[in-house]
Amino acid sequence: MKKTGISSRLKHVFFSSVLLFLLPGCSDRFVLFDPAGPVAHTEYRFIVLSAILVSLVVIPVLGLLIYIVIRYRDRPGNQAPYQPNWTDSKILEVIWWGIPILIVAILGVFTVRDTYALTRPPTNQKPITIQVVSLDWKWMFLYPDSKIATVNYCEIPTGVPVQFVLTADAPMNSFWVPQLGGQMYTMPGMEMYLWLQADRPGVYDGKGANFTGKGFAHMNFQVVAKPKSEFESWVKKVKASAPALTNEKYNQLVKPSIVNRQSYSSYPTSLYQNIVDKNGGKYWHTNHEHH
Ligand SMILES: [Cu+2]
Repeated sequence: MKKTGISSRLKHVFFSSVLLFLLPGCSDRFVLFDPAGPVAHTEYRFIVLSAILVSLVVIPVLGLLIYIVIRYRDRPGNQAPYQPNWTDSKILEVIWWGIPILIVAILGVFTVRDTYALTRPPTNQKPITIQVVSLDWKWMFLYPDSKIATVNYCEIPTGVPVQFVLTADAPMNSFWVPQLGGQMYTMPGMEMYLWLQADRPGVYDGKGANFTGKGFAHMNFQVVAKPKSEFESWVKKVKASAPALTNEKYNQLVKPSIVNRQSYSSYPTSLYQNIVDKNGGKYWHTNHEHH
């Protein structure tokens, strides 16, 4: 009994601190509980399911703890029975092994189901691809279809699955837009894939979720989701009015610094592939082209 109690309470403390940590410190919105697309919705449901299953253990254990402390307290006239010699209670064994096994089994089934589902496009609409490069301490976005580039923000059409293809040209980081879905690591020489989709227009905060030095705290970006026609006119506007991202400009960008939003009408065709290759990606190609 005692053992189950302590581990469950630790689980509870752990779960609460994880939640507290994930919730934004300086915003009044509970972004994790306000999902804005199908991926975030799936993950939200999973968080709620986990919280319910965990509380099935935590609440009875905390209740029993209080009951036992009061009932068996060593005070004058306490009539509670003293039974030091007992072993092997079939009923208790079934309860404290059965419930955790059941909970882990249910969590396992849903974890596997959702994990596989989230590696595929969330809906059947024609997807778009955005390549993401984490830099010290900024985020660069490349649009391979329209060949525009942005820094510290990206725009996406609502209702359209977006495949983010992620790499780093700096220490490893983690790409996270809480209202759209879970985080995904960016790693030098590697390509990671993350499907996200926004179903309602809005500005969604994103951040680097992996410590990368003194400018890390400023490594924020926005994902601006707007209806498809507005998204397309934004692309046209950037194409027509923004400067080009040259190799020289990129070499400036890659140096550690904190910058504001930037837009570029074009970028060198092989920029992204060169970034992956120069960091060791060329050695992976045979293994990783299937991604
Ligand atoms: Cu890989």
